[in-house]
Amino acid sequence: MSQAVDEIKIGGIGASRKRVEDNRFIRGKGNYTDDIVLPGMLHMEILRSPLAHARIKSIDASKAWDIPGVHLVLTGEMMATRNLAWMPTLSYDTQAVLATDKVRFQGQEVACVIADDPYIAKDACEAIVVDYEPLPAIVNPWQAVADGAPVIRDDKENQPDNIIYNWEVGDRDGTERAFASADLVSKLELHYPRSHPSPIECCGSIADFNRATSKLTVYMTTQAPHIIRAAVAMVAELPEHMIRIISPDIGGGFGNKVPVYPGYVCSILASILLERPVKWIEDKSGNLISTGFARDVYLTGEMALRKDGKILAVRMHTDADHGAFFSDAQPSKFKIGLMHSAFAAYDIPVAHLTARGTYSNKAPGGVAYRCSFRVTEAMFFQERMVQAAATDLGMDQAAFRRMNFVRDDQFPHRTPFGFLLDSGQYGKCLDVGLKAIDYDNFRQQQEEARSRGRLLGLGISTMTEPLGAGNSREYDILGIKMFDSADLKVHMTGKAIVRTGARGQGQGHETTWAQIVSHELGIPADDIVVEEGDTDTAPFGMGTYASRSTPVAGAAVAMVARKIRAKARKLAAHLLEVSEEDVEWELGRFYVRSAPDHGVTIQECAIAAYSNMPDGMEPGLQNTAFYDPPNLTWPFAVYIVTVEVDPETGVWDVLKMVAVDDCGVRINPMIVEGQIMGGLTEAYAMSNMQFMTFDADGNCVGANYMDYLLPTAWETPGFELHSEVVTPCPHHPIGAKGIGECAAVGGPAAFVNAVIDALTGTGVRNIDMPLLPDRVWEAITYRRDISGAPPVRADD
Ligand code: MCN
Ligand code: CUN
Repeated sequence: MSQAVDEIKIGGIGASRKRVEDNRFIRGKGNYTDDIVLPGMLHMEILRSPLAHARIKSIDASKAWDIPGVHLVLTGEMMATRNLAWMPTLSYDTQAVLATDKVRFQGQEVACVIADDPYIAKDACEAIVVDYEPLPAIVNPWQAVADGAPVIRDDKENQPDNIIYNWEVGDRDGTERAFASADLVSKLELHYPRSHPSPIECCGSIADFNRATSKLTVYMTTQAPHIIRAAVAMVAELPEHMIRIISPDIGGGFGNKVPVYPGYVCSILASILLERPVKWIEDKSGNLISTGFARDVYLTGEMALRKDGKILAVRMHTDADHGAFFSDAQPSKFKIGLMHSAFAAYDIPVAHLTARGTYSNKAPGGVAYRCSFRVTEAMFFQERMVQAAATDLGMDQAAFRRMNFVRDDQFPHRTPFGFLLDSGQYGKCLDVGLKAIDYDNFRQQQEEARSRGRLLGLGISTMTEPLGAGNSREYDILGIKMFDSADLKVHMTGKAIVRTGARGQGQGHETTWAQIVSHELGIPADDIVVEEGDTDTAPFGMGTYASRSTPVAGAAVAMVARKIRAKARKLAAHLLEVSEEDVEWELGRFYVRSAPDHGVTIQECAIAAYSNMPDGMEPGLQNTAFYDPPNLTWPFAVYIVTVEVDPETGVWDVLKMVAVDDCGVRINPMIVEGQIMGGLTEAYAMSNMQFMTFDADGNCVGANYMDYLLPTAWETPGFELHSEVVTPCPHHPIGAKGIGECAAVGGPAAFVNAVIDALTGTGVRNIDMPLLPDRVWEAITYRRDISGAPPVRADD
């Protein structure tokens, strides 16, 4: 007699199942790109430009060719003969693969050497003589648009200046009118500095072209293998079915592994030319100086306010410094990503956003480091602006937010920029957070401490993040619609394999996708293996970024499991000798409605699909589901931090941090908590210690791990996480919303707000991140705002 199974026991949704991938990771048995060794494999190294902006007068590679063990030296000139000196970017721009005419940022790829080992290749790079004629460098948007500024992209026709786009969204006139009727207008200006994801593993690829079969296999650190396959097909003009992209284990992505990098393209061309496998593994400084930059936006805005605290309108302007090539990976329709998700959680009648993108002599930015397409900047500005407005009004920070939040009964809620929020309980999240931090008590302590010269501060930040692009109506990358798919095969013994087009980089997909199948079918999670990352076996998907995997690929997993269940129901009816309408489902088994003891397990249905199917039924138990989400999912979070600032040194310490995240149904609560802790750690690092900027010559200052500090357990504060608020996503098959980035998105403003709050009374409105001690000290001592915008003096 079969029985329903206990969902938590079999590792279904809600089970804090240990991550199955960690079995190999913590034993050192992961299989990363650099672990792969192919017979006859050669090694590639890249020569990078020491200058930010310079004309290339000549490149002499003859000495490099002479070094024993060197097989090939690639230069821009050679690439050009194959039409590969330039490649298209994901934002309809072009990017140099190897420089031909000019170098446009420090660290740009100038030449590649392919040799017997990486050391020979590196030495040979140093033997290449490049004659540069330096040009003035541009390191911020004001220099970019100044009269007489050198045109960085003189390679492009119809590009007379350094402006990439001017974009706007919202209601300009309505916003004007609302401002005219305001009692008070509050303003804020800030710079969100460049930041870098710095995953432990750098980027890399091994290209393996086989002349005999015409097949190109590339092992590659990519978060989006199918998109890369399409890009390689287009760039290298190879047939797509002859390209196999394998993304093995990834040692952290955080957005760094979304773009197509010159190193990938060069290793592919080298393998085609040499007919041998060619491995390129980026070194740490190459990673830090040339790939994966995020942010670098200047944000200004104004809020129109009524005396009682009601927000009447918001006006925002963004100047985005994209570096030398506009290579953002983002939906085509939105020039500045989802910046217009700013203020979505607040019930604001009307708003207007303008954005201008400019080129500069910096590495291409626009990787949305742990961020759904610029949402991090949007939420940072939102929460800094909200704090400034509450201060200007003389209102309590929490009360001001509560008064303006979208209320529970307003969902689905249309924002003034046109998004449709699915669901949420914003007030409740705030309540939980305030209680956890003991808000009223802290405010009292703060007063008392102040009277004794001690500076305590409390910062609140909230965030709501549009996660799960598409729907395909609005979201595409280079015209390819954004949706995902999942493939599920149930073997005859009831064990299964599920594959998706997503590609985890440490998020735990191998654990959680199995849990979704368990939830839908009652098959124990341990009986289900998850596979991602091989374009020859995985179904199509747009990849893993923008926390889209659970909202899209995860939904596809649920949907394909439901297709399997529908077929299993037919098999069950056949086995139970009743009609399908008389069959009921409970987790793990079908039974006869009128005789509940009379049932068959899902495993019995599986074997029947291979051994005892009804006449006319197609044998086997496998299927594919494509999922095009009807809307984005909108998780919400409240982060509250208390700090103490030392007025003598500017050093600040976190006293306590609480996080209240509502990401709908949690598939694996432990994994969700891990995601939040990781995100908060990165948020803390961005706000506190990660310093990387540019001097007037375009030198990347701080492109080393002495200045750009990675947080360790030692300095990272503890976090108190709260999970009691759960608002299921109404349109997601299992009610889940994304979570992967939320804490990195909403976290930074909480830390900065706390430090600014500690400085109450000094008149300081803003200190740009990172809030290094010297900046905080200077703000306190001279009672002034501190801008972190480049250029800085080279000795800073
Ligand atoms: N999850 C869950 N319940 C939910 C939501 C998510 O159990 N309601 C689980 C998921 O099943 C998945 C994990 O949490 O195992 C993250 O899911 P999701 O929010 O869908 O995010 P993605 O899987 O799409 O991951 C991408 C996101 C991004 S964009 C960045 S950047 C980032 C992040 O994940 N990079 C990471 N977290 C990272 N974590 C690690 N370890 N390494 C990275 O490179
Ligand atoms: Cu936005 S960084 Mo993550 O989307 O890969």
